[in-house]
Amino acid sequence: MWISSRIAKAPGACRLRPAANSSPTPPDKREALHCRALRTLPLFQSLVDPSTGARRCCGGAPPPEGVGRGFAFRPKPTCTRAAAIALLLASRALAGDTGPIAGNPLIEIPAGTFIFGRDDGPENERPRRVVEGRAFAINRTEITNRQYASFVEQTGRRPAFYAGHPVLGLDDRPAVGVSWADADAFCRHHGLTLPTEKQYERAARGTKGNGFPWGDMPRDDMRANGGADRCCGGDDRDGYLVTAPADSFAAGASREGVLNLVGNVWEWTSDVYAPYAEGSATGGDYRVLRGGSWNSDPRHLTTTYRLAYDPEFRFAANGGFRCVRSLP
Ligand SMILES: [Ca+2]
Ligand SMILES: [Ca+2]
Repeated sequence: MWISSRIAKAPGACRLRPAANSSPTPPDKREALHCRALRTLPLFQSLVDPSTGARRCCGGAPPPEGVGRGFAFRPKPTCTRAAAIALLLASRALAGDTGPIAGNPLIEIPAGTFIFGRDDGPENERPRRVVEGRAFAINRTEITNRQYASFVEQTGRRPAFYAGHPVLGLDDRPAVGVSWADADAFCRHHGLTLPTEKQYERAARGTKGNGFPWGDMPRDDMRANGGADRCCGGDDRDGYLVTAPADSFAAGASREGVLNLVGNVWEWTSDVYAPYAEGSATGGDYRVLRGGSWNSDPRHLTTTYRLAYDPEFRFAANGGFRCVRSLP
């Protein structure tokens, strides 16, 4: 996962590529590399406390309350169709399983056959086949900073790395800067789990193997928060240079009403990375993220791209998660 187009020039584990065959950088060296890189970011500069000069990164004091709250982005375009869909989703959420996470209802996905994988993409997305899925329920949105902060308060677990950031840390934005174990612990605390890759694809592609949650039409600026056309910078043509509120982009909802399954932030799954093909060697140490993010190009903004990543890495500003509950 890239942290930004500028971070992309930094050394270390930020390279956006399947990483199953590379060796992780030791955690202490990795943190030093990324904290050094973060200090070059314009967004990060606003985390400096003007009274003390301390920085949020790497043991510095957190920013004073309210710093950067007026940070302005071009407003997201709106239309009556999006408003109508938002109303529909709200009514569905009220009628569904509200779940254990306040403000983030669980949306039921029924049991049945669905298409998993594809034959016309990267090698590790093959083969396309029909599989049988059990019913489950999935969070309507990515887990937000507000929801993650409540978990931190209840458990004493470390905060998300970008908590307190003037944009990435806003209450309604997806929590970013969480390791796989952080995300797993959050879900388990609520009696839930991270979704499997199959659960993610069923939620994002429906039963027919659609290209996107909204169908097969290509992504446009109303449907998902993506990045520049070429890897790997943010782009605000869709209204957001970095993360968008987790309940935005109603026009890109899945048939069941799940939001941002493509775009905004990559989402941890429970699965260890391994090729699908039977008999292939397993990857071992890496977990899979799905869906692309605010700085993904169209190649990565799909429902099938498999990003294998170091589960201990917690400095990416474009990686988050949501949870699921298996149903009987
Ligand atoms: Ca964007
Ligand atoms: Ca997402």
